[in-house]
Amino acid sequence: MLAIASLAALALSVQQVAAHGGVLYYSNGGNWYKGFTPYNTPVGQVTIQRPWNTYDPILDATAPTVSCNDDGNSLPAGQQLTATVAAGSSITAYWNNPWPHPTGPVLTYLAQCPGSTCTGVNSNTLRWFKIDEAGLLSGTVATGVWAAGKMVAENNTWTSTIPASVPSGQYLIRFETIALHSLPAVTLYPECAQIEIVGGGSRAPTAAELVTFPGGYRNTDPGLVVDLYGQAAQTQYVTFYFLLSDFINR
Ligand SMILES: *[C@@H]1O[C@H](CO)[C@@H](O)[C@H](O)[C@H]1NC(C)=O
Ligand SMILES: [Cu+2]
Repeated sequence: MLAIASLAALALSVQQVAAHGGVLYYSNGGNWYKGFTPYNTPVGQVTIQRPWNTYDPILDATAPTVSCNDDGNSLPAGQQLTATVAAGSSITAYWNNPWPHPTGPVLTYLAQCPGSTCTGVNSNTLRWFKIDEAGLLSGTVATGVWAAGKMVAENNTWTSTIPASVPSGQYLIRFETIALHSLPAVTLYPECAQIEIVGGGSRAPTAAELVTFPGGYRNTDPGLVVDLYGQAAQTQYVTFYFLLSDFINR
């Protein structure tokens, strides 16, 4: 009886897990990086990814977990690795397969850490700038092709280019997809990894291009309140209130 009950509970939790997810791997420059394994103890996990603990989405764009899908802390030194990434190179995030939410934008941010490593730096203390974003690629909000659909079609991956102009240094990279199908409930899936950018340039982001998380999003931002069903014929998708300019390879 007990065994049957716990089997049912396990089946339920696997089902719930399969409905959501996160970034499980990264690749850059021919290197493959396994991410943090959620639902497991952080003890003994060694990875470039910041720890995160649930496949569930973040349901509040101002939640204290919105920077890196956790409390913002790194793994301990020794377990928290940093990938060396060349400025101008592309880095790919791999969501779980299959990613279940093809309707919504995909966004990528960087945040520079103040010292000689991001390890020990809480992600909520950093200021972020956007290096990549894509929303509605074609068609209408109800039936068109979204960036998240492209991500699913491309092996559940999203590839962003580290701008060649970004200064070398220690950074967190934050890949995010936002599922819009259940609005007005926002569902955000951000995930972070530590990288050291080498061979960079001298174009640091301006103050106007930097945001904090939480802080960068409001639950009332146009990109978070689009009604896919009520405004089904709409062909425009406005991303985010705070974006003053794009910081994409210039
Ligand atoms: C697709 O993604 C999986 C990880 O989810 C990876 O193991 C596999 O190599 C990828 N396939 C291709 C063709 O890149
Ligand atoms: Cu989900």
